[in-house]
Amino acid sequence: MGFFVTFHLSYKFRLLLLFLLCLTVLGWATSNYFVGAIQEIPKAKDFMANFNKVLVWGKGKTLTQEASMKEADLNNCPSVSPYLRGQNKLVFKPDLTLEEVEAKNPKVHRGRYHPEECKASQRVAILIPHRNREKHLLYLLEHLHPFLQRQQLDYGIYVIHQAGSKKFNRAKLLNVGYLEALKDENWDCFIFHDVDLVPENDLNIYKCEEQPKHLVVGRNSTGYRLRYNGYFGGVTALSREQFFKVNGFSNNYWGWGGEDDDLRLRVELHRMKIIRPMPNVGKYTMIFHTRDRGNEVNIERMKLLHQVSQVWRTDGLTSCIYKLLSVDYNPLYTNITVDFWSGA
Ligand code: UD2
Ligand code: MN
Repeated sequence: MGFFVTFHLSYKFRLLLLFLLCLTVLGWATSNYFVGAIQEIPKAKDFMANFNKVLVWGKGKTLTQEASMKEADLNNCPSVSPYLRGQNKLVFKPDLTLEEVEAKNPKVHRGRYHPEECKASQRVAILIPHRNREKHLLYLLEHLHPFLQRQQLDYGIYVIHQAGSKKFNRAKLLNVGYLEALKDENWDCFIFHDVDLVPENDLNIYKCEEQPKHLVVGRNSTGYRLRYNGYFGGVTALSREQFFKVNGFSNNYWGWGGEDDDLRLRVELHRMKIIRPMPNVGKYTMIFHTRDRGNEVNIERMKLLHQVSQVWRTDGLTSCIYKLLSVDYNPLYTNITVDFWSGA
């Protein structure tokens, strides 16, 4: 029995061993296959992932490269532009044409320009009130575009044209300019600019400061001296917030005079202080002109000036009603034509 049992056991045992061996072989073979396969899958996965990565990365790299190139381009502009020249002798060619000025400014589109080499710190809108002064406008555009480009500014020029021949209103046109220009772009700074004043010195920077800035210290016709203390006419720079704070200009100055003093009073009422460049820098040439028809002296101006502190809240940007006749995007400027008299 012992032998038989032993034999029997060993027989069973051998069968079991054989069975286990078969299992092991089978297991080894399959496991090898699966392990290989499993190993292959991550490899394929990795490959695909890497491939995708390469694709995405390749794409990303281009974008990143572009972005980084742009970023390199968009380094902040230096605090002093390297293109400034200082005092410049102005020449006004009698036979100058708009086409000539356009040809000289190929990088200006729709009156706008920004430096390609760096990121300007402010977006500046130049607002020019206008009627019947085409030649002055041409000379101003001719000089102002290169002047602003030398200052590395991100800028746009707007001409606000009063339609019809009734009384001219410089201040209201400038309010319209502010409101309409803000529909194009969230300009940081506004330069309110007479059409006949051409800056002589590009160190006179067309940017806004902590305080409202009066840029015309002197002009050729007044021996380059400040006309009077508190004089705020011709060309001024106010930030979007500064101008908003004082509710802009009054809309009630029809004809010549007073509107610039009114703005100064608004500025002073808000405890802001007018700043100016040095006299040798704030120099302008005023192109000669006589008083225009429709812009006769406003005899109401003194009366209006006495009311500023009472009316500034209700007379200004918040009450500027006008009829917008057209907005034309010309190569060198945006022309906004408005009508003040149709009861719009
Ligand atoms: C002074 C001020 C000006 C304004 C004006 C009184 C200076 C350098 N300038 O200019 O800022 O306060 O007195 O209102 O002190 N305009 C036209 N068509 C017209 C009439 C006026 O386009 O028919 C525009 C044009 O942009 C002109 C501006 O309004 O430059 C001011 O008129 P102005 O040149 O006749 O007055 P002026 O030189 O005495
Ligand atoms: Mn003038």
